[in-house]
Amino acid sequence: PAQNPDGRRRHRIAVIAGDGIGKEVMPEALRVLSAAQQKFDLPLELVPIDWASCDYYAEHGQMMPDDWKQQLQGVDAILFGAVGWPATVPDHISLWGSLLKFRREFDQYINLRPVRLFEGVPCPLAGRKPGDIDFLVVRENTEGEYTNLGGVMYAGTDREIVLQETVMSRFGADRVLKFAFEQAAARPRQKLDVATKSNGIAISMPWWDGRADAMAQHYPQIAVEKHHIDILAARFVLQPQRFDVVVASNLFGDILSDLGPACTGTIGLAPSANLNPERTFPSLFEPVHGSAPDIYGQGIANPVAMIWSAALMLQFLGEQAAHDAMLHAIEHVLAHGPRTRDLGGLANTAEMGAAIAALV
Ligand code: GGG
Repeated sequence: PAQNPDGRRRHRIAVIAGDGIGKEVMPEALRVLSAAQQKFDLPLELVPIDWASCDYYAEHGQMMPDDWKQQLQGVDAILFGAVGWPATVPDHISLWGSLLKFRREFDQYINLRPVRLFEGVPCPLAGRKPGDIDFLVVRENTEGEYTNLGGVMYAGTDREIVLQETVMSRFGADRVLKFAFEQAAARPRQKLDVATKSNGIAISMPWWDGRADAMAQHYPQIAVEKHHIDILAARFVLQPQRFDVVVASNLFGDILSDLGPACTGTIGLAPSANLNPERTFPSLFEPVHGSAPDIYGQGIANPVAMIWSAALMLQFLGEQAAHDAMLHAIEHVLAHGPRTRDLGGLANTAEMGAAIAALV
């Protein structure tokens, strides 16, 4: 691995802004990273990447070059903005051609998505205060409902039939459940909630519950509660304080990790870490939000999810103090302003990014 003259291991970070507001929030994350780099003398090496976007697709007919893996050789982490520009590329093409390729080929089998109500952020749920909502969604990230297995028969006729498979493996379920139990064990509340739909989806979901029961044997101190996804969604809204770590399949985890942040005011705050915990491959850090074509170009996107994702990346790379400083700067700006419009303020993306950078 590359090293600095002082012997510290260098962190090589591929920077991919992607599409839409990814291009607007990424410069703010880089601004805050640069402030953290100066303050903590971080050994960062940024590698700008101009592919994995719909602009690249428009020129090349694919989202990424054939040698994308070689180009990322030696990279420790990927900082990713957003993908999708449905006016020119169908969403399933852009997603499968970039983000999902990274997740699967780099075996980023955990998608860790913190949900937290911050001081100063108007909460749409009446009577909630900071501290009431502070949990992790652990989303399975390489299998489940996200498969390209299936097809269409009798296409274009009135006998048309479409099939798409869900794939769950013991290996895949056990490793995400183990990760979730470990997260719960490291937190004070010692609680894990499992999202399934074991009454309606009567083969794979009872099986997932069974894998959770088997894993729970190794963690007798953890209180485990199983929920059907529909009532779990209602409980996110009605009783968010009861959650600490929530583990879910790929699709359910995706939905819950938009719903959770929506309950804390805006998904513009929600970060995520696509982790390969073994570090055999680079992990990828991105906001939960997408490219938001409806607001792109106005400079009003909230940069916090992107900046917090960059902080999670530093934490994963072992730079805990820099992570903490970035998170404190985010907390302070959310509490005292300036704020973007989704938070009821008037600041633009760059003003909010600059305010956070100034406090690192
Ligand atoms: N920054 C995340 C992003 O661009 N997400 C687009 C999206 O639709 N992702 C789907 C997923 O996370 O499964």
